[in-house]
Amino acid sequence: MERLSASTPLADTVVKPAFEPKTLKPGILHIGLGAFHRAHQAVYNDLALAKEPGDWGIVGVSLRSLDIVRDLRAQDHLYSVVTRSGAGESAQVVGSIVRGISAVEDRDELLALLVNPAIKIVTITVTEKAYGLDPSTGGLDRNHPAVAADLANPSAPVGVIGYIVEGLARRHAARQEPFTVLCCDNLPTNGRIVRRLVIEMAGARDPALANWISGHGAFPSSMVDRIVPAATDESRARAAEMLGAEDALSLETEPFMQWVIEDHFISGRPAWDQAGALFVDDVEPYEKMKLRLLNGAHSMIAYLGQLKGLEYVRDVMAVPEYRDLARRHMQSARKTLDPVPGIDLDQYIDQLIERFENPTIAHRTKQIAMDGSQKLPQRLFAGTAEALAKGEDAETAALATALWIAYAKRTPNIDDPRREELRRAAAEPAGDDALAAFFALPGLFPKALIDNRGWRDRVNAKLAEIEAGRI
Ligand code: CS2
Repeated sequence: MERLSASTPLADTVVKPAFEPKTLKPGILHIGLGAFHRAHQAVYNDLALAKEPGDWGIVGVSLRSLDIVRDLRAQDHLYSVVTRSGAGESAQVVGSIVRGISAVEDRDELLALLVNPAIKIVTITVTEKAYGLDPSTGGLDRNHPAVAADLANPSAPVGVIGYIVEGLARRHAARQEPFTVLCCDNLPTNGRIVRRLVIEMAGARDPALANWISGHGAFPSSMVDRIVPAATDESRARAAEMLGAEDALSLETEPFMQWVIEDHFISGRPAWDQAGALFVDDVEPYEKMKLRLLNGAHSMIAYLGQLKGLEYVRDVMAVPEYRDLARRHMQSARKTLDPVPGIDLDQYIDQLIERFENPTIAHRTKQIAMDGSQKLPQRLFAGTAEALAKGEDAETAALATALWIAYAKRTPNIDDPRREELRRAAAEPAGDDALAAFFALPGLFPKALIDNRGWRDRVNAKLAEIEAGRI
């Protein structure tokens, strides 16, 4: 079978870009070419360009991988997204990515693009752990390898914050406008976090640069949502059948997608609003809702699945007791949320249950279980502290926490940047407070949880039940 390219004759049933990808000019630089970006932002961008043409092609940057860039080049930067649910499936070819750059190979080209005035927006999906955020201070973690490298050698960056700072420094020196930085990772107030890290790193080299960024920069926050599992041989084979061509970059995803963005862009933006994105003054209520209801329950399901030998989210959801638990956890986390404009939280929860149950989406519990130390503070612990302060018992959150700890204890090779610390904590002799070593990990649990003896006892009791095989 031939490989997907601009000359592949595609079946009528395949949705194609409504514009000519070959002549699309770049206006966005996106860092982090993973599955999520390709099935979310790039899809919104295709829809926006169909409604309102403009120079908003995406230059996709991978900070670590060469393969994905090679695959993009081999396919004229085209790839497919297959949407699946019980109601059926459909395929679309996405045309928004106009170029791929690997920082491993082309650092200079990437730096040149960051100072190219055609690039108006830099968007980011690099996952929580790549920012180098110190959770205890909210500032830079100077021991994070990329942060340490970029502070020591700012003109040859390796990390995401280092690239942004060097790009902005070059713009400042050239007396240009800054680019807008739009973070699309699952962090609360993600724009504010990135702004703070960028200004801190800029200040370490030049206080005038930090001042300029704080006065002129734009870092809108955004909430992103679409369930996009890692591709597999089976998903690629299904895409090839629908396309009539091999596509090494194809992805499968659910029909649902959501994007809520603060409308603060220095030099314009694509008509993402016409593609269904919601522009609001304050994203925080939406972020909290999504992190605590969707991602919090997702993590709970993932650890449950890993401990019970259930490979996919849908398998966990097929056990009535676990599905009820996921719902109860969402209902309990919901009590910590303020009203979210335009959203009925009962319906939102019903929809999440249905999305998790989607029988056609093979989302590995192992994939979601990774990086718990980076995910759980915002998905679980912050909300738990608020729930306890309101007099709630936070029972399901105690169980979710115990599930993570049980998983960490059983998984010496846990996929987590704090693996060594977790391993040491797991090896501590248990005593009557088996969690003491985990609660002592810096920056992980809010002080209000550490100090709450009653809640600690509940987590300990849940852990004992899990370890005794009663849960
Ligand atoms: C998941 C998310 O892997 C994970 O941790 O919880 O990637 C989740 O699928 C997305 O945030 C959905 O928008």
